[in-house]
Amino acid sequence: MLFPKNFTWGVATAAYQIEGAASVDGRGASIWDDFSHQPKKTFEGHTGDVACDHYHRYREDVALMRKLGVNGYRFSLSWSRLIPEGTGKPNPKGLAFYDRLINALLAAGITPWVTLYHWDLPSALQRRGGWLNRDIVEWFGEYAALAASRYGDRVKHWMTINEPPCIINTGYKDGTFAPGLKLPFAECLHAAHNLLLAHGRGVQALRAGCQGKIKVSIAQTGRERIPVTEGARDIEAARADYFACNERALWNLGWWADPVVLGKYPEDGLATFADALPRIKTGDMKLISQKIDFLAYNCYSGWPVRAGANGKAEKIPGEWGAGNPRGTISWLSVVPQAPYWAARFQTGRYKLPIAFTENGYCNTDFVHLDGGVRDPQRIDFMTRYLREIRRACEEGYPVNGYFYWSLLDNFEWAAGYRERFGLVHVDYNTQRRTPKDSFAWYRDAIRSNGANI
Ligand code: GBH
Repeated sequence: MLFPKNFTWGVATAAYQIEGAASVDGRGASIWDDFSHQPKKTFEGHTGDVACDHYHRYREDVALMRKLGVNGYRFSLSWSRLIPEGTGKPNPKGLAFYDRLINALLAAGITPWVTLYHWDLPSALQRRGGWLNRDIVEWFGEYAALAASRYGDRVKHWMTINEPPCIINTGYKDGTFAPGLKLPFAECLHAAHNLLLAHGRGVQALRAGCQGKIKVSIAQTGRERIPVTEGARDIEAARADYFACNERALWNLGWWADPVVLGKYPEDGLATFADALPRIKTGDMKLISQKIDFLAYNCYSGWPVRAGANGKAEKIPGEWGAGNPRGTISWLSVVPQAPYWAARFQTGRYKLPIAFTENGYCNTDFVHLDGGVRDPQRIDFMTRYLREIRRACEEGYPVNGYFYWSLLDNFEWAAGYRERFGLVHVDYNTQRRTPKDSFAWYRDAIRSNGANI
């Protein structure tokens, strides 16, 4: 069976990371403009002011995707390009940009998968508290309604929010990403609750405003657990730990995905966070758990665990640590089993199909004297991960798509332009795009529907 016949082969990007044109055509500022312009927040002070200049070069980028042969493209809308103040008056030129992009994609036979929010909150809304202000539920609903009414005739695949845990952990708890806050845990949980409510309101607005049937989700991420053996005890330990909320951190999937799909916060989290819980009003869980149609999941790395004497998962010291292949960014250890177990555990618990809406590798790829870009490590990475995804498909877990992160080298948040995840190399002085060796490899993989991986 290999990969299913209607499998989506895609690439992914996000608005702030590629568009540039930060103060062009009426775009309002976002928290990433503010953050990256503060001293010492990003690598060598890099900002997304220009990025890949995709705002002006989108035709070239769509042409690249057409050559690549993808049938799906995941990108995000810039909220402050569409509504410069976050709420209120829309910006016609911003709206027109995504019309052009969507039409170019459809003309190239590529299905748009749109994320409403990939981390670039309008600055005007941050000044009013951002995710800490419960009014954001209505602000987000208004934004989602605008996107639905404008693009919902052509866009049928939607994601509300990208990686809630990253937004709260890095933006509100550790302060390493915009808006750079370091808040007490209770406030993080409060912001997290508002974020989940906003997701629910967003789903309602999308369903009300789009034409015909749409597929909606929220792009989650977590810390993958790999059972070190495939014995039942190790598998159960890994599964429990994957969803568990047993530490005062918000990476574990249960806190984020259980409310959305199962309509309740997990019991263990309610106990672990008992002194810091947000106020949950009547009707909140119902709003959060609007029906979604698939699991969207960004999957990169992970670590192995085994069942300890008490059956609970324990990390294995040294295992897959030193000597394990890595990407150049700190957290990216090459753990190809991650998507296999993510698919198996999540489709089991949530009873929905899953699409891998991000997976990718960064390295210091350089342009060779012959003008090509050699990136054998990326090809190796994709081969290993896609074989594991194929295994999940063959065993009957419903995986329906894969989006490589990213089409282009781009603004890698706090790491600036230092980290290159693209299938296409970008020279930031000239904006010249050069497909890497992995581009041709992925094109061939897509052509064979994964049979030759
Ligand atoms: C994605 O997030 C983003 O969506 C995308 O914008 C970005 O460019 C891309 O990845 C590459 O960074 O605490 O060590 O367990 C990053 C995915 C998932 C990475 C959670 C860190 C937890 C690391 N993140 N993961 S750890």
